Amino acid sequence: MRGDPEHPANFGRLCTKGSTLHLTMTPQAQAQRLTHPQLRATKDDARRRISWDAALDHAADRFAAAIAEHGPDSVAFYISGQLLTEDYYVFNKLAKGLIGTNNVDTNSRLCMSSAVSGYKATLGADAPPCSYEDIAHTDCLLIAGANTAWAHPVLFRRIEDARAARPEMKVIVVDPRRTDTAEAADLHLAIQPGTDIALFNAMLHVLLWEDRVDLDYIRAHTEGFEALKTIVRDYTPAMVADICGVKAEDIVTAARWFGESPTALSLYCQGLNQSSHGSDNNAALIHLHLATGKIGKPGCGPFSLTGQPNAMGGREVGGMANLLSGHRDLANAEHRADVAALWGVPDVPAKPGLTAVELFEAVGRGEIKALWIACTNPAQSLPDLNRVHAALAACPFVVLQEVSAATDTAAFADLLLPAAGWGEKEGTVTNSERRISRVRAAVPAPGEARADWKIAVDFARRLELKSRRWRDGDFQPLFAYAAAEDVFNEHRATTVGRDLDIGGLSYALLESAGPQQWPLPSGAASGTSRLYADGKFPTASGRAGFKAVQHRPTAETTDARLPLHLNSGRLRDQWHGMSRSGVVPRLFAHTPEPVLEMHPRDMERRDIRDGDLVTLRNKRGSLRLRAMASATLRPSHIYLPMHWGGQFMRGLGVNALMPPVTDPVSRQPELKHAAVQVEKFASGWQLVALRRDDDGALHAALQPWLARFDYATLTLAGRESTVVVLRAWGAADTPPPAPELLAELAAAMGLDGPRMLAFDDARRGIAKRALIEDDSLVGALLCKETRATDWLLDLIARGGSTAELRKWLFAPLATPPAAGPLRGRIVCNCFDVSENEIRADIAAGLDLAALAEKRKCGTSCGSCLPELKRMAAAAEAPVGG
Ligand SMILES: Nc1nc2c(c(=O)[nH]1)N[C@H]1C(S)=C(S)[C@@H](COP(=O)(O)OP(=O)(O)OC[C@H]3O[C@@H](n4cnc5c(=O)[nH]c(N)nc54)[C@H](O)[C@@H]3O)O[C@H]1N2
Ligand SMILES: Nc1nc2c(c(=O)[nH]1)N[C@H]1C(S)=C(S)[C@@H](COP(=O)(O)OP(=O)(O)OC[C@H]3O[C@@H](n4cnc5c(=O)[nH]c(N)nc54)[C@H](O)[C@@H]3O)O[C@H]1N2
Ligand SMILES: [Mo]
Repeated sequence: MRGDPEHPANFGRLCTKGSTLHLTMTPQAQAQRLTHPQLRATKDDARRRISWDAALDHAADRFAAAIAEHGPDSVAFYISGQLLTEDYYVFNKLAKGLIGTNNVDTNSRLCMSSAVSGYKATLGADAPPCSYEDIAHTDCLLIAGANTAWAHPVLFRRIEDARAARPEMKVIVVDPRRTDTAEAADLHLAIQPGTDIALFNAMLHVLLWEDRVDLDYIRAHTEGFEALKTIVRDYTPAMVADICGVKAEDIVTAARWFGESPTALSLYCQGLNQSSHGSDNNAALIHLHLATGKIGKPGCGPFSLTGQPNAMGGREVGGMANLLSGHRDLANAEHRADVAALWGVPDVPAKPGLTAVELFEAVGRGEIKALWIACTNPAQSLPDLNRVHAALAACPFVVLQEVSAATDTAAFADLLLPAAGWGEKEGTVTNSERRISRVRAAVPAPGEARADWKIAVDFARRLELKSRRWRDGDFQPLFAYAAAEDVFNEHRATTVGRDLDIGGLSYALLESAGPQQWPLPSGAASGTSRLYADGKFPTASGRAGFKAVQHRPTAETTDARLPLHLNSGRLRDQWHGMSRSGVVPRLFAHTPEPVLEMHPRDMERRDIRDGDLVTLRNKRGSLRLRAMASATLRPSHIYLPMHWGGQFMRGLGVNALMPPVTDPVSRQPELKHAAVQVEKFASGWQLVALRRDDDGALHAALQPWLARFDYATLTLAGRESTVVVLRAWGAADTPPPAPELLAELAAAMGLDGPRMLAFDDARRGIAKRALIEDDSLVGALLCKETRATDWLLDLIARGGSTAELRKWLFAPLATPPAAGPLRGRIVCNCFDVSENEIRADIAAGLDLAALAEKRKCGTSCGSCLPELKRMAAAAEAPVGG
């Protein structure tokens, strides 16, 4: 894997997940790939392999029957911002154009929906007005609700470059947690969750009070300022300091930096979007730019960061329940007529479709008879998962179009359709700065896997043949595409004359001139890097609008019964439900297993120590987990990454607890805020099972074991080799696993047989098993006495002498030759440099440059740079300081 030095978005830089993509394509990593369609006749049957024709005929029959009996709104599609634009376009046309339902929504509802409504409510259209190059031009960077150091690391490298080139540039970070991003900032505002509107209103208050607004700009290019001005009068820094839990002078400083700097740019993401007032969070931030005229100029503007590779493309084709192709609105009759004419259908239904959370609620009520899911894992990523699981289990017909068989949603699929994945498909994607890139296939898809757009088209054609209009012979086939390019060309036609006009773009141009930013109308020489330079906005009046936004609390607030605030988000090296990153062992090295981060004070109160098990609970569900103290949190705040789900731990993951409440406009759920209760779970014994997994099948084979323990996790470790790691715990006062269970587990892991070394101390409940092949340790099982785990893991993963092993194995309580973490967490994934190695080098007097010289850490993808800097700074700080 190498980045493309010519690509204008990353200039060849990759993050840890990008630079390891080739490792997701190895035969071991692909062991869970879906390669053939599979169908189960009834919910109780096992799925069986069938042909593509039989699979699609069956799906068309089921959908047609539901539509005939219950109407078009009894079927639905739930798709994804990780599909290509061409894939997205076909699904949208299939639902809205052919079937006549607007029940097509996507995981972007969980992600970018509030950004869309925030832009539309203020600027008039869903278009990020900035470009990445603005980072190099800005004097003040406001990062709100985004952990760019981890979630947009390539962009963060650009921020580091900009600061190195212009050290006077100010960086402000707004995040309740002290993330690596916040650590690097000049000013970190660790606000109380959900209080961004109050903060931005207070900043506007200061800007007004100190005469730092641009009244000429406000007068010439905006409307609605007076009403907002009346509101922000009350948002004094002193009052807002109370709401946000930050110092009043810090609010003033932030406002001054923003106002005084000739240019200001803001970057924001899920901390603003995933909120029950996400649209207003976005608007409140955009106001700061409109009020100071810091928009439409180099180094200026409100720049919403997209998360998924093609979240933007989905917005362009209108792949949501309330949107239509080419940034059109379903609610607009003219827009509906436009699209109907473009598609050659009599009409597009006016009734808005169901948005993600509503859709699964409707599934739960039995209103959706056939559900098609593609390229997303709702059984993990939606809030209130116990209800989502119940809904999926009860849905009469669920189709899942996936690359992996190992996702929590796959268990609910009646029909599994194998899709071509990254590196195997053709099409286009659009990034945050409106830049469209070509995606090409490098290798053929495995087995019978097919491109997503092709699957949708082949299904649509079958359904079309069954439709009444087709029988009446009154229309042209709707899906006459021979290649992805044909789909692109039709999509292009829908954009002509719209704000995102790409009439001048083609596959050929992308091929010859490289990635392009929209708009790029016919006749234009190149794309557009900055919007609204002339102060004209795509609203009826041509003016941007201020919205009268007020602070509102999160939907759930903590109280005596549910005293802790649960926040969730991303890890540096994992991707969402981990079906992709979770097959690469080294991507576990930075964060090896699921842990709940807690404030030390909250742990102390509950008598919880690092590594203890805890139970999280609220009315929606519960979750057991290990707890770990974190210096990044405010008291009463806990944090759990979204990545860990049922494939990697016992339990459904953080979304078992998140509420299904949504923003009233964007319908984006509040995935970062839940009130919960945490108590210590008294555990008795621990079991650890380790096994080298050469063919990649063991992880999936062991997954059902998770449910057999009070708590358990199933992760990977290793670098050149893959080691599967099962850790399990039993409640206090429960007997350790019976010999029969240990034997069954040893067999499931391929440890058993005459060559297995076994030691048992029945009285103490201690059991140890080890398998040595060709003089190297390949697997081990430890019950109750688990101090040797790291040593054994290292022996399996990296090899080494097994001489000490026998001695230790047959002495019940022997201290292992190397107890505790040998190397510690891996900080630099590219060059495999561990925490302990870095600490030792820093203690020996190496600075970061010397460290980079010696170990190369931080010199490839750079994702570990913020952490290296933090470690170096911590070593410098006086003890106790
Ligand atoms: N490594 C990695 N990178 C990714 C992804 C991944 O899975 N892994 N996913 C991609 C996707 S789809 C997306 S959408 C992006 C998401 O990118 P980000 O939004 O940057 O990532 P998150 O960690 O979800 O959340 C960002 C921060 O919001 C903070 N936050 C929580 N509540 C509040 C609040 O009330 N106000 C404010 N101001 N902040 C708050 C959290 O503490 C967290 O640090 O990442 C993309 N990049
Ligand atoms: N608590 C909490 N929940 C969250 C979030 C949070 O911050 N906190 N973030 C939310 C956000 S921003 C997002 S974007 C969502 C993400 O949530 P999901 O969309 O559920 O996450 P992924 O694991 O990326 O799911 C994509 C699936 O598509 C499959 N896939 C990959 N490539 C292809 C392909 O080419 N074709 C097909 N057909 N399938 C493919 C993958 O195997 C994977 O299972 O999660 C949301 N949920
Ligand atoms: Mo996202």
